[in-house]
Amino acid sequence: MKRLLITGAAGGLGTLARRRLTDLAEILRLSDIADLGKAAAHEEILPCELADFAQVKRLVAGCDGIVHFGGISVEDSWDKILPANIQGTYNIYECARLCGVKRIFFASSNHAIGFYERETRIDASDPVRPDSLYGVSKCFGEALARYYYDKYGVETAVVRIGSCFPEPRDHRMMATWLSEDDLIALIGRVFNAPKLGCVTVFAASDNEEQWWDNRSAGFLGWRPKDSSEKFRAMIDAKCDKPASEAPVNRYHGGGFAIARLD
Ligand code: NAI
Ligand code: 15L
Repeated sequence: MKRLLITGAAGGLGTLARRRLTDLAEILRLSDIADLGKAAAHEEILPCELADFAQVKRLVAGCDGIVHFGGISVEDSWDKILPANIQGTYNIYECARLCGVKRIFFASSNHAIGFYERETRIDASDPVRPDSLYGVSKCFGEALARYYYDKYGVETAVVRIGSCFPEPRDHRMMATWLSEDDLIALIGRVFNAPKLGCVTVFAASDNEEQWWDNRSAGFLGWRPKDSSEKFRAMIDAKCDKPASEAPVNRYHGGGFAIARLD
């Protein structure tokens, strides 16, 4: 690609992508409402409020692909979720259509399906079961992705990310952990696939405990290489093992499924 846009580029995954996606495009266009520092020679920095259509149109113009990480990334009030995740994701898709962007990596979340119980293994054909308003906003983004593909041919990888951090932080993340290397490899597969369509991918590493069946995304050839197992002793020592009947231990979404805003 000539130019790849990364939204949310100042965030955790955006910072990682900024550092590691240099082979995917000649120019990385980086955007956020937070400070992004100085641009390197292969970078363009365009601050942008995702809820503002005119700003997003300028941001998306001239890009060949988008990695959409920007937005509220945990549960929050509707006042915050609505502009950033609902209006913002609509703006990204509508501007992609208007500007002829062919392919989007949409950072959805396991919280779109967080109310499944962990004994239930699911695949991409199972209905959404959001565990939070945040999860509902990801379901909206997933529906937008489907609509913009079916009607306008804008291709998307809807990526339901598990927990992408340098290390798992608790026992639940032993199942949901996604290594940084596995995420970067997945983004590469998404943008290098000859044909993508609108595919849903569950993004977790090759962990011992598996809740998600990725066979319908097998054509991408993405095979996670890491496993959370190497952190097990550290997690056992650091974290109390939650009782198996504890609500936090019951759902794919863990604490998001039991937290309430009221
Ligand atoms: P993050 O919270 O570190 O980064 C999100 C970025 O979006 C921030 O830099 C923030 O300033 C920016 N942002 C928020 N509202 C904005 C707005 N209205 N306009 C422009 N920029 C705005 O989140 P993180 O962990 O990097 O996640 C990236 C994406 O991946 C998010 O969409 C998140 O929902 C999703 N995700 C991440 C997971 C993880 O394990 N890190 C798991 C599942 C999904
Ligand atoms: C997410 O969707 C969040 O963005 C991230 O911060 C983690 O909470 C992750 O899910 C998770 O479920 O561990």
